Amino acid sequence: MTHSSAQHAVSLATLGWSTFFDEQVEPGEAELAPMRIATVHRDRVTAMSEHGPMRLKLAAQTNTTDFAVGDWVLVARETRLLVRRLTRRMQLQRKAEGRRQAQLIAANVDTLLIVTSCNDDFNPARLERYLALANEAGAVPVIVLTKIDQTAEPARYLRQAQALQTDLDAVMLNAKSPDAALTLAHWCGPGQTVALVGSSGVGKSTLLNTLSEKSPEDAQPTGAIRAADAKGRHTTTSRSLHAIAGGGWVIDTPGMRTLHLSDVSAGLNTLFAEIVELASQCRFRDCTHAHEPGCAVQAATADGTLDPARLDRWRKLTEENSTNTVIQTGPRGNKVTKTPGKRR
Ligand SMILES: Nc1nc2c(ncn2[C@@H]2O[C@H](COP(=O)(O)OP(=O)(O)OP(=O)(O)O)[C@@H](O)[C@H]2O)c(=O)[nH]1
Ligand SMILES: [Mg+2]
Ligand SMILES: [Zn+2]
Repeated sequence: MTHSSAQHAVSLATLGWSTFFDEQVEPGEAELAPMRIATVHRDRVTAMSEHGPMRLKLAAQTNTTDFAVGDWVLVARETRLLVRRLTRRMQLQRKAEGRRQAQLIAANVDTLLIVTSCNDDFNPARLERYLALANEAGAVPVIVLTKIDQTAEPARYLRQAQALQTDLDAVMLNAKSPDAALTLAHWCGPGQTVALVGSSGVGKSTLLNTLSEKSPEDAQPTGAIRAADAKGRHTTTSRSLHAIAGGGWVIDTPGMRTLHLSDVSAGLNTLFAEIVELASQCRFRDCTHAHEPGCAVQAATADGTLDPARLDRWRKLTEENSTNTVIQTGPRGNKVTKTPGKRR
């Protein structure tokens, strides 16, 4: 391998390929090249191959919304025609307002870096939404607190973040500093994929530029935030996959205003495990934890072991999830909800 090709060439394993994908390749598909979707636009799709990034050719009638950044696809080597997508190991999706179809955020992600800043953006209720999303999808969630250089007490934010879920990892960093790559190195090994999510202006693209050691020409654009309320200006408008300098892959995403949830019952149970555990000790199985005698949840708020605000957030998210979870048509035309465990 010459030095110049070595700069681009990466093995499939380094790109995140594993036996899960290898087993999906049919004998007749051995000539096709596995590639990883790097960007998805309305009329075009680019991918990372073993030989660097390239634009793929799409068959007529291809709907690019069927692809997510991070997907593995099989591509004809000569024509660069996208032949088919392989089944995802996991996918991150959110309920899009006013649409029935969930919106794909990314696929085949190992770690969800939930980014917030040590300023007015920090909001436990919003972070819990991202945690439920990661738990449900099977990504390891990590809370990343940026802008530690702009607060006198970053440790206070860190403690609050760590308390949001049992055994949750939370880190704090300055997204502009090269040290940030060291702080996140544990999740960024070869073949690993991390995705950055969070509100606009928290420093997702800034962090990506640091992790990828982007030159100014290649860098993801970043934007200043409003001084009054720390809100960003939605600088990033599409999702994209980039190589991390020390190994692994990072997906940048546009800042979300709100994250609506559906189909995340299991993710909520992991997030609120301490409440689920308490609820199992209530005297009545259908306890609403409002006024019943023998309610372990109410007892915990009374003796100070459970924060009433946390209980309120659990109620709100559980109800939202029940309302949004798609009603599917059951066997005899009956309407059934897909996720069990709906309260009431
Ligand atoms: N001082 C300081 N500034 C930061 C840090 N992280 C990001 N910034 C600044 O915050 C602003 C917003 O950063 P971006 O990286 O554009 O934020 P984003 O999350 O990508 O925002 P969207 O693309 O709009 O979703 C920029 O002016 C960055 O320079 C940090 O850790 N410390
Ligand atoms: Mg951005
Ligand atoms: Zn109860």
